[in-house]
Amino acid sequence: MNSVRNNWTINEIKDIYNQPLLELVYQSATVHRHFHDPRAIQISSLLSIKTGGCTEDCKYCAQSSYYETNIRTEPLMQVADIVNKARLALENGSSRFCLSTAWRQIPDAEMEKILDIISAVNDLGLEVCATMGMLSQAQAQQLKDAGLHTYNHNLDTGENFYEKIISTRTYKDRLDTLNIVQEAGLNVCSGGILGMGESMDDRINMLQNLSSLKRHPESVPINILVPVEGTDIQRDPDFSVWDLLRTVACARIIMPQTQVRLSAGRTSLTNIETAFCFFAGANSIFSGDQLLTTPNVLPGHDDDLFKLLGLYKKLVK
Ligand code: SAM
Ligand code: DTB
Ligand code: SF4
Repeated sequence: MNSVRNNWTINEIKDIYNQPLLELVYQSATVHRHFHDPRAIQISSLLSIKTGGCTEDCKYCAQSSYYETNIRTEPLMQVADIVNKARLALENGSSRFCLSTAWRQIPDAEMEKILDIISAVNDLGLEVCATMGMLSQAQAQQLKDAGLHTYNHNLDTGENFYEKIISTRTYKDRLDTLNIVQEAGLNVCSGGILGMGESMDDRINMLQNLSSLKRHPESVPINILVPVEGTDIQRDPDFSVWDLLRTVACARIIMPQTQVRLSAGRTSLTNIETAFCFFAGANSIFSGDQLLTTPNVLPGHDDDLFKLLGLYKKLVK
């Protein structure tokens, strides 16, 4: 129960994943209670500080320039506007603030401004997370020095399915950046998207890759595909909430110390489904009425659910 392992095999993970559902959830809930306060939920807020016009072709994404969506390309937001949004998030109980840019990698010309933004948000007392595409070693170090807490870079799915979703970069590119992030002493946030038509083996492959990193990701966001008009994929009609629950439970068991975050797609879950995910070990959510470009569960709804379930917002350490 106490061990944190980085050598889970595919077969071990498959056996965990395929247990009778209630046995799986019992096991994950038990692990969860051993490592975490089961009533404390981490609240993260998201802000798209540079929206649209991305040169990558991720089939799910509203911000890719390959697809005709209703998202316009915007310039990088001003530091003061970002700080105002971050302050509001802090007042509403967020302990983490995630800055997102629709970039393949950070352009040199924007680096100074990005560093200023990170240090200004950090000064508010929030844990700052950034998700800005691939990083060089030097960039990762600069972000760390500016006060960045965590870098988000999702594996999204398993290695074999990846090329069906994205062709402008490889799975190895993704893993290389994750290693660079860890080498710089930053925390890794990395997870995936469910409901894109991936198989159970693809999900298990992703979980195995995440659990095999030198250090487990500090957080694992589990997104359910938010279908965006104009992009190249639809929600897989065979995908069910039971797949979500198994993935959450499995992530909790094999990465016991990690924050498992219910991320995009919560609007498609009922309260009971969300509660079951918390029971199975999910202990973080994105809060706020907006994700990056799509709507999220309204904060008042989350507050009511927290009251109903006896949960509270985890404070910044
Ligand atoms: N450009 C950076 C990157 O790709 O790493 C950061 C921003 S990108 C929007 C962050 C993550 O959002 C993606 O890795 C993907 O997992 C998730 N995402 C994007 N669009 C989504 C959608 N329609 N539904 C669910 N998750 C989505
Ligand atoms: C993550 O895994 N999910 C967040 C965050 N990390 C950057 C993004 C969700 C985006 C959902 C689609 C949108 O709003 O554009
Ligand atoms: Fe660009 Fe990130 Fe969207 Fe891919 S997911 S198109 S890299 S913003």
